[in-house]
Amino acid sequence: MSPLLTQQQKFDFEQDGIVKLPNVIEENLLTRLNQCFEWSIANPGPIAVGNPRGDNINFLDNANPKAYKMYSDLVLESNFGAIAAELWDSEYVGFFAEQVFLKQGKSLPTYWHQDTVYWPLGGEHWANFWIPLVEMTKEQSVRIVRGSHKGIMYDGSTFNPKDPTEPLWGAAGNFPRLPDITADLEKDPSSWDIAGFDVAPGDLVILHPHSIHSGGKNDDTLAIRRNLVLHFFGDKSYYSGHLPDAPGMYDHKPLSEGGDGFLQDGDLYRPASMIRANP
Ligand SMILES: O=C(O)CCC(=O)C(=O)O
Ligand SMILES: [Fe+2]
Repeated sequence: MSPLLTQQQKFDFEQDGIVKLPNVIEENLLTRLNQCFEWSIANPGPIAVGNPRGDNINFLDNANPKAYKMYSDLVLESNFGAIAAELWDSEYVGFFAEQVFLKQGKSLPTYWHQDTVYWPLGGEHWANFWIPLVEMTKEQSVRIVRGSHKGIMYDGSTFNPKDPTEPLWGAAGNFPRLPDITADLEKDPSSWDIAGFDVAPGDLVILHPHSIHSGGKNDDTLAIRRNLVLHFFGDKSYYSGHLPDAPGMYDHKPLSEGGDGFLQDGDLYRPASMIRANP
């Protein structure tokens, strides 16, 4: 099989934590992705945030259990699993969950954060397949602090517009508060090394979920912002005990190890309930 990624693209993901694969999603798959997106908007899951209707929309859905089958069927029809396997040189690729972003009118950015401080999972082999369903500039799409996927874990954001670095775990955890990257960049655009891309439907952006990243919002040139994120994991993905035992934004039930016990820090993450995304 001919390679799906160049050595340079693999290198960029490894070094920077983000890479754009231009025009790799063909028409049929794009149509299916749009259909799934529409289904998710019409059927919000239990931890969806915001109202998907109205003039001003800030809607985000996350890991809707009722959507898992639909998205995993789509993943199996696509070459996403093969792309992830090649990206990491991984034998195993699992599909974890979807995220759905819809913004319209007076919307908010997705404030700077790392996904890894919201879930008890870690390791090198994680990737967000960030899929634009409309054209966006690099300011409107997803951006990361270059190389931050190899760096420390900051506390999460509560996504409070009045205080975007408000700590998620606070005293319960042991994480430094997020720096105010937005404010720093406003003062000095070179204060942080930011990586991102102009994108169009058909492009695929892959970022590591431990990278510090943010998403844009609507402006004069972007009436409706629509994108999907599909999360994948590979050989080097582990259960991780880094989250404090405290109520956070999401409920962290212990995860079964398949028998009577629960996953412990450092155990391989291979839930039988999740589909293997590559052949
Ligand atoms: O697109 C966005 O607004 C944010 C994306 C994001 O947070 C993610 O891919 O995890
Ligand atoms: Fe994120």
